[in-house]
Amino acid sequence: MKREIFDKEAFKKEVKDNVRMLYRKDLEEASEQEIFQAVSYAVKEVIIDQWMETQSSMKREDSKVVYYMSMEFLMGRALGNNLINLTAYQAVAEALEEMGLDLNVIEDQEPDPALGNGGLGRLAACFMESLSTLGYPAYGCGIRYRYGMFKQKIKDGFQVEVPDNWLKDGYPFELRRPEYTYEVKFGGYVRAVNTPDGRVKFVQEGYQSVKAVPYDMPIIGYNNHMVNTLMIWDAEPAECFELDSFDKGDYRKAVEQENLARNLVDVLYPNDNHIAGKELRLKQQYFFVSASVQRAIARFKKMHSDIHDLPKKVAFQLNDTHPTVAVAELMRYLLDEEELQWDDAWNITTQVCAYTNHTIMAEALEKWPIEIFSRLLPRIYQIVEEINRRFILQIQEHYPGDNGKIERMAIIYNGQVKMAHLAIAAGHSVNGVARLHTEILKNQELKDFYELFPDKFNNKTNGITQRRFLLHGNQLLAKWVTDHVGEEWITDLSKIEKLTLYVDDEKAQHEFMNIKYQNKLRLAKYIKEHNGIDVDPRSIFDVQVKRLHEYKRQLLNVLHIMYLYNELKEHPDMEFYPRTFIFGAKAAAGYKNAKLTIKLINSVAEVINNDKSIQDKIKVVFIEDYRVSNAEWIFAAADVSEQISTASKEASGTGNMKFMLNGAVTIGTMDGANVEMAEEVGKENMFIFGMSSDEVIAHEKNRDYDPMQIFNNDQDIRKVLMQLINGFYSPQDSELFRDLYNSLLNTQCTQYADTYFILADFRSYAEAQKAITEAYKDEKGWAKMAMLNTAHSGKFSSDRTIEEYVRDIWHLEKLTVEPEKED
Ligand code: B1N
Repeated sequence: MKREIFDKEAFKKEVKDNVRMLYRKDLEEASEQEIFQAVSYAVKEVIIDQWMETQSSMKREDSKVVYYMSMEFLMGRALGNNLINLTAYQAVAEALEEMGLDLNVIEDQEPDPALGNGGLGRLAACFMESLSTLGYPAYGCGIRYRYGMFKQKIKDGFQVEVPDNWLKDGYPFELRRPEYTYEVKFGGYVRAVNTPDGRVKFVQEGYQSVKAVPYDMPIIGYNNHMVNTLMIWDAEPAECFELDSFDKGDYRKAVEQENLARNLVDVLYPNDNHIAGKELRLKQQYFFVSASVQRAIARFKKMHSDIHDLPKKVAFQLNDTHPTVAVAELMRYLLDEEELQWDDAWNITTQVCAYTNHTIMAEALEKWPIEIFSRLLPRIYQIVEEINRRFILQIQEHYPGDNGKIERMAIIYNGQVKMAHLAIAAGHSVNGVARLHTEILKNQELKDFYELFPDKFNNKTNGITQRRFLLHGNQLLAKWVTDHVGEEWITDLSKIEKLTLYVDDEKAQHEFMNIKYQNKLRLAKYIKEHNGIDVDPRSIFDVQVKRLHEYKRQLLNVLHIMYLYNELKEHPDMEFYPRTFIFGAKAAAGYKNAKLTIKLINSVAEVINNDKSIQDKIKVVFIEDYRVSNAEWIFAAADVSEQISTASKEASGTGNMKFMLNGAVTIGTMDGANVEMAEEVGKENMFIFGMSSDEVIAHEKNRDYDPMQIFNNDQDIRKVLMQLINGFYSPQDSELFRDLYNSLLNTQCTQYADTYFILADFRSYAEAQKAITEAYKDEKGWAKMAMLNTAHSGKFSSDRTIEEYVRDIWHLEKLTVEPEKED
């Protein structure tokens, strides 16, 4: 008999029992947070069974496993999505209702586990969910930061960062696994020891060590009983005075060692697409990588005796260069512990490791000073040196006498260890995250490497999970889609294309836009509660939510709003369709221009929202603390999706896909995955503007772009820019936005003025915005366009992306998890 995974009465009892057990309270006395905990533990009951079943199937089948190594996993809340994937959401909502409880309110008690910054971390989370849904055995490997991404408060229009103490009430979906504790060693020196059989062994001595303790989190597949594991590592001090034998009794060192463990995983570096270059960051990287490699090998060795079989059973995917020390750590293990010869070890390592590149932004490329790297990781550094020595020989053999190649390609050069070069040399695969991005890697940024290793390079266009971003985030639309095309889209998003049958059907158009309206109402209510601003749900909701970065050009968006406002003031009777411009963005704490842009948005909002004379035709809203949980509501409510990065700079983008899935129409540049979105939905169903990536790259090469000319010849642009420095939006301090003004015009302040071609694209952006207004006025035309966007979003499921990784890089087999029979 197939066991019912969900029994309503049993569940209700379980919740009540949990409240008693955990808090010694009756339901009536319990706080909302306590009820959230009790409900989550009841759900965990169900998960645990499936989790154990998955683990035993994996053992039984001896499946190959991918270890997805990432400094960031931006999971978002688990309760709602776990219920969705257990197909118990409705039943639990009902059970709770019978107890007088509202599942939405309970979901809202969960902290967002925000162990990531933005797209890169969220991609890792979508990938884990797709791996489980598709039935592929996988582990996510990361860090259990005690403080995740900071909470953002807006005070006086400025961003203020508040620590995110997400663990303060305890997190019900994690499981501490002290039995898988490993030691990770830092510092000291390497000594060569002669072995009795005449070999030389290298041993690290005088080091400090930290205990790595994993916490496992379940990653539940959709309706398939598959539960994979995210292992995130906590650092604990090695027992006091438990030092390397050499240092026994060294009190100072013992204290240092204890402090190392205390600080190691305290906080996530809040930089997106930018490196801080701090020593602690390298420690974090080696810490979680070493522990993960040890756990992966220990698991392999439980079932296998020949280490040469490792590539048949294990794949390591390096999520950008951040976990690249994995390469050297695996070599160290194979050389020092398994005592393999170099070539043998290298052969295994290259077959196991693969690298994903997520950015070409120069400031994000990881380079470590030799001083820091070799001091912190002396044995690892030796190994990297040897990898580098052999790699240079290979280059010389290929390109005799070409020193330029060595300069550009060496792993260690000019006092620095270049992590991307190491990852490319030591992995069998290098992939970009959208077609355009991969082409730029091959033809520009990594051209030399592509010429040497053409077969390693491949593209894997990013994707998103429709289970979170439609089925959970937009339940009205999800139901409507299912009513029209059946429920297959939930696990095969290409099926959503059947919606094209309805795009000319007026009833369907009406229903689709009415759902959009309901979602706009939901967001309007959120905005009223959080910002105190009234927004008109009949206005166009024009949304830009993403990390704040100059290349993403939030500044272009706000300059355009300033321009529109000037137009309205100058021509009060002009025709103008009401718009609500919505922003959400965190800026890295030390990123001055980014923080100033937030202040500018809020200052512009302040002036415009309070100007009665424009009769609410423009509203500007900055949503505080943009994060996964409010993102789900925002995507659902958007009419217009702003994807306006300087062409060539946004590797892929994934927010663009979430909007598309939810029936928003994109205004965007031909950048990242926008290019492929245009291909799927047709350029006529997007609003494309601006320079192409080739044009941008040509200007960068020729250094022939002069924003001052645009400034001189365009009085509307001039007026807007003057308003940055004449106190129009900052009457108390007219100099407040001077740095933004300078970034656009003053060559002395940046390497060259207007690095991100904002003025160059301004007019074409304004034109595209105008075209949007025209299109929106045509209700049926807009409804059709919006529906076509949803209908053609099928390619952008992370299920498709994962199938491509499996096919080209990981070569995994699907696992079926049979529920245990009950006799
Ligand atoms: O990775 C996403 C892409 O969709 C985005 O286009 C891309 O910008 C983003 C250093 C990064 N690239 N690089 C980072 C994050 C943190 C850090 O410390 C770099 N993030 C991206 C998914 O492919």
